[in-house]
Amino acid sequence: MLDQLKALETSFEEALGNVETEAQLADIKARFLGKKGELGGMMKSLGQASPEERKTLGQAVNVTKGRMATRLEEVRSSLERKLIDQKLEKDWTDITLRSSLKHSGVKEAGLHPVTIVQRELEDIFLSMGFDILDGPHIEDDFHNFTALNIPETHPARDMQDTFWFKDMNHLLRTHTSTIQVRGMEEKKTPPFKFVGPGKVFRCEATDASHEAVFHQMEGMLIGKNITVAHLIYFEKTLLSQIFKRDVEIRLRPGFFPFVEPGFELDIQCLICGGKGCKVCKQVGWVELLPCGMTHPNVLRHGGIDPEEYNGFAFGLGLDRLVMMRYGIDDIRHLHGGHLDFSRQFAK
Ligand code: FA5
Repeated sequence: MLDQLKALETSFEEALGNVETEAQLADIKARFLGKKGELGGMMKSLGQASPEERKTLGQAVNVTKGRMATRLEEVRSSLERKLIDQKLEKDWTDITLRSSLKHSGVKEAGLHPVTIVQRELEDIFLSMGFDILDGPHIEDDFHNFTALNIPETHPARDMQDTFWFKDMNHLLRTHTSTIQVRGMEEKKTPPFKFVGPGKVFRCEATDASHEAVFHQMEGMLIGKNITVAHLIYFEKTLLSQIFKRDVEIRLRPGFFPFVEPGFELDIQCLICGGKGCKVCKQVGWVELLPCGMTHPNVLRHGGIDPEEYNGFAFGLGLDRLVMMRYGIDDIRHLHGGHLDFSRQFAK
């Protein structure tokens, strides 16, 4: 009987070695381990054996049965993997294949200059240890205003013309400062530093340096004993990395309810070299990077104790940065959809 059992296991292994489909595997299972299967037959024949023999042989049959079930499972899972691999091998598309385009008459696409500069900035910030966060375009009143120390009916709300939804609680975010609040909610315990790039929306008339849909990149750094000196050093380092040359900047007081003190950082207009043009509205300077020390109320709204922690925030105007970088004299070129303009940036 033990010999029979061994022979059965050998033929079971042989059968497994030839399996190619799930159906074949199911047949083998039924043939060897099924109710009317070969192992079941052996179990039945145990009835004729002596009680002593029945015990030893019964144990041997059970051990063999367990081993066979494990092997079945092993073969089943490797067959499954094999079938998936075969499928992947057959049904795939090479989305990186570019060469055939050259001869097809289809022109290759390129990145928009705002995307190019945004990605460069993200690399710079990542190298400085910042995280990159995102936030929704449709915001609620709390994240766009109240949590940023701009309570309802406060005149500072008029600083940003807003597209409200009918419920008067939701709006298209007017700045990426919303990501300050969402970042604090997510991070919870300082120290932390992050940036949040994205589109913002204002109900504004457009001119050479204003659009109704534009891009900003918010930044926030919270820790202990952070000072204005840290902020200025940080901004200078950032600008030297962005422009890779010396640019004239000036820092002047600026009012934003979510920072105290607040600053406007202007860059000397690179379109006219500071002489005055339509981009800088003839003043020779362009507002680029407003910033300041985070107001204690903002920290409180973000669940952070202002007695223990402080820090700074900034809001970079991405479109204007792109204009300065490439010498673009009208912001409306960026969203005009003219291919002759966009193609200049395709690599
Ligand atoms: C803000 O939006 C503040 N949230 C920035 C901030 C963040 C201040 C953190 C302090 C701390 P402001 O409205 O000035 O501020 O816009 C920031 C930048 O966005 C401007 O300097 C400018 O570069 C750009 N910007 C503003 N309005 C427009 C517009 N209509 N079109 C294009 N760029 C704009």
